[in-house]
Amino acid sequence: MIKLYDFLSCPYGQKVRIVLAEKSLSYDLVPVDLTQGEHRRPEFLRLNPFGRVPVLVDDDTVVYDSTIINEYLEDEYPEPPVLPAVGSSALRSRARLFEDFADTSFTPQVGQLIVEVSKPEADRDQNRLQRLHQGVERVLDYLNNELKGQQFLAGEFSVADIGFAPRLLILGELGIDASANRANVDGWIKRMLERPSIQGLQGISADPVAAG
Ligand SMILES: N[C@@H](CCC(=O)N[C@@H](CS)C(=O)NCC(=O)O)C(=O)O
Repeated sequence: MIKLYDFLSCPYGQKVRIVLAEKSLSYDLVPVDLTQGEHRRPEFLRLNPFGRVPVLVDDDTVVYDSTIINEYLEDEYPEPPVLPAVGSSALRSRARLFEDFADTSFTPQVGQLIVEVSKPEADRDQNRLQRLHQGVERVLDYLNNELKGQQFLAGEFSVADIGFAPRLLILGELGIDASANRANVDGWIKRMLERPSIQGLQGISADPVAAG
């Protein structure tokens, strides 16, 4: 029995839910309300001492951090894969590098943009907004280049694409058209949106609570 402790608008939890859906794994979603500080309660800290969602519990195994959870799911439930095959080491590294870049750079950067855009207009720091916009646009240009001649970032649909999906799909809400003048990104987004795992994903939104 799999349980996922999560907050629906958390982009990291969304990464895990995409993988659970790709692998057709059923699970119980245990909501952890970040607005009520439920992630700081002792019973949750016993699962994840860092007090962050998502946390996956699979029978007696407790795993946290979306990347580590997805590796666990790939090891434990290998079909269909969300990483290039064992043996394709270069491609596996490429997938992991993109996932790491999404987690540590792209997602937090879009998160900062969400926080700034959520402020009343008079309180927004326009210089910071412009810097963040430009940063996101630069990443999109880079991805457009990396997607040249490719359906997905690292071979088949993988954790590389899954890492970007949650924040990529809400850029429109922030006034960024990811596809404009980026034909490869445009095709990539369309291919991702065809997948039931993405179509059924709950919580895709520019929620400042889950942006930190
Ligand atoms: N590296 C972690 C990041 C998880 C994370 O930052 N979760 C946020 C919600 S989106 C959280 O729980 N924040 C609460 C806090 O840090 O106090 C992962 O990939 O799972």
